[in-house]
Amino acid sequence: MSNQKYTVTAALPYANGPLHLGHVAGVYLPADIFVRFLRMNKEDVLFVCGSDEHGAAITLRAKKEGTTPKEIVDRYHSINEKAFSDFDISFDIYSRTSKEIHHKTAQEYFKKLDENGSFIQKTTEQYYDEEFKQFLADRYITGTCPNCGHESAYGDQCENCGTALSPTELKDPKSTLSGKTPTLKETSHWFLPLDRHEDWLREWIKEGKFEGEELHNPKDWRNQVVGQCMSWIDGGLKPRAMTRDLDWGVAVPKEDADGKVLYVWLDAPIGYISATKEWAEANGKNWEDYWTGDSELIHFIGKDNIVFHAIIFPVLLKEHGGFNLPKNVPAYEFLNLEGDKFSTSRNWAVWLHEFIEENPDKVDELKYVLTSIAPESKDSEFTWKEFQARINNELADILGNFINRAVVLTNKYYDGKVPARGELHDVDNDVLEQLAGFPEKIAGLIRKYKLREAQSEAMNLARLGNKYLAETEPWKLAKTDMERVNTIMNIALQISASLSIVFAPFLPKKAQKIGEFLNFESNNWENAGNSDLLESGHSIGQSSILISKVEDKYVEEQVEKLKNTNMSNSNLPPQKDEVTFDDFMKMDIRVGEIIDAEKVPKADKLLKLTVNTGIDQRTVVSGIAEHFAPEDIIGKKVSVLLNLAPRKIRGVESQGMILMAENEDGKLSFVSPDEGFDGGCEIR
Ligand code: B3M
Ligand code: ZN
Repeated sequence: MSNQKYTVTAALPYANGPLHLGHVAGVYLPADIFVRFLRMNKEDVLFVCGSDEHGAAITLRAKKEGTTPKEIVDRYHSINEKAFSDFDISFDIYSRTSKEIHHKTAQEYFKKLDENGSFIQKTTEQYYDEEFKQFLADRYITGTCPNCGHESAYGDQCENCGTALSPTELKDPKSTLSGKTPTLKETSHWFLPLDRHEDWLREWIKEGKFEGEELHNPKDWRNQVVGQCMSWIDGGLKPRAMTRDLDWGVAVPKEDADGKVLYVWLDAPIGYISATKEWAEANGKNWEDYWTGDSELIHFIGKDNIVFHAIIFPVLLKEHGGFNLPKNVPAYEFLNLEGDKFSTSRNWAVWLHEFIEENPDKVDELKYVLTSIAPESKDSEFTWKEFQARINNELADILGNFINRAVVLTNKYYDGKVPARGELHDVDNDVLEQLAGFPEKIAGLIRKYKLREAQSEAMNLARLGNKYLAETEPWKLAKTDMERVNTIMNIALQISASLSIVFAPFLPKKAQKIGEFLNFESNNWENAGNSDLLESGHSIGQSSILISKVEDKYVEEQVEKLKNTNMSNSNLPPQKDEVTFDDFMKMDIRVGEIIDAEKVPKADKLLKLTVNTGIDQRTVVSGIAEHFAPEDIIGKKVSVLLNLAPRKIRGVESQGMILMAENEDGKLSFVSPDEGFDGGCEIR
């Protein structure tokens, strides 16, 4: 027996938001199909994933929502874990990088590399936000990409062109905390000298060779992956900082490293290893078997993760020693939505958990559509119209229709018992021969990560079945030649049984349902294409609806919903309860002029303002001291709610309220009238 194993990883999603269809189509679904296929081939495969809970993606999100990083990761870890499970993504383990086992594994890994001399420690000048007293790395800093000119590239990467960057390479850098241009300040970090690794990386990526050994056929890697890596290597690799000044993440396991954590792109891929350990411990396995020797490591990722999986992580694996290098890194391009990029901030997205909540019985239908349009070699697009067309015209009309005819006619003519084949005509031999060829064709495509074509081949088998029935017309022959009908129905049923096998990696629920109709079960890929899966005399079951069609109305509603939610930014609070016109008219809001301002003693946030309201001069206490200096706002015309019941704030009676606008970053602005509107003008 061979020891061959597979470790298949799917990029650990940041636990900073829910998953949308773009994530699913271009990482998790293809990985799942590949893994299901391997399992059906009785391969020893481990499928790992989990939440990436560190890095600036998390801390910035927490800041934006005014909560803690822990609250953010707990929330999105459970939302995403549940969405994956509801969507039948068959991870062997879905872990998270906040687990103790991960912190330990990542720290030990770092120590080993440190002892090996794999890092260099350097003191360099890094960007610093004076206002927030914080070093700015990764997503804390944005600027213009030196490579493609994209204006909101991050400090560690441009998501537009995929280039890995350092903050100092950005043109016109800005802090994402204060919005200001940062200053430079000295700090010390551990760097991975990638420049030392150019030669072997080049040989490994271009020729598939490592230390003289043939590890993979470079033709098996996607052009895009090889291309991106080579252009990066040819541009010259630079040392890259592997630690950060941050208080969220895996602590750097060194004495002199207070306030420093591991760079998220150092710790996250090690998360694949920690998750393997966790799984192995729980299942009585040896984790090393899946990372060394005869085990193939395969990383399913999106294209913005290429350099991290095909360059940086391999360098880390090699430097540690005792690990296999990835056998392949199937990276996906991006999926767009109805003519535009998916965007979390604009809420231009179809969220996986929402789709499943609303359509719990359309999981496989969605899988089918997403695989049909998977962005394998170029960006592709999801539209609700195509969603409908693929389901109605392909899944329902081809697969659903064929299975239904085979099962219904068998029940009608034979009381559900599989008839025996008689003498075979040319058309029968031809169909059986084609049937036998399908599994290998499909398998070959899956092994090459061409899942789109593979699924479409599976559908071709259903097409073949339909064509066979349309040509032989058993429903007509039933009046004259039942012997012939026996043969035709037997063959149609054998095709149906094979369909339940070849569709299983793609549409596990539907495949199982087809199996139930036929009273047949096989999880063995080897059986597919066999013309005697159902013995004559075998009793099949009844059919029900395999695929329901999608109505026009549903499509219209979905498009409408997308356009509506997109207009309101999802990060804003929803509209408050309705008020009547009379309620509103009770409020006396006017333009007021600030004629004096001073700090309220012992209250950091408060200013005591004297406001000319046109009808009087009054005192208003306002919580804006952290945003405005008293001397800067004297003379300012602002909006004031006059008839708010007076309240004592820190001993000062406040007679009204200044109205302020607040943006997403918590910045405040006065609501001021144009020139020529003096104190007293009513605001309605
Ligand atoms: N969390 C980035 C992403 O979600 C990152 C992947 C980590 S894989 C080790 O795109
Ligand atoms: Zn760029």
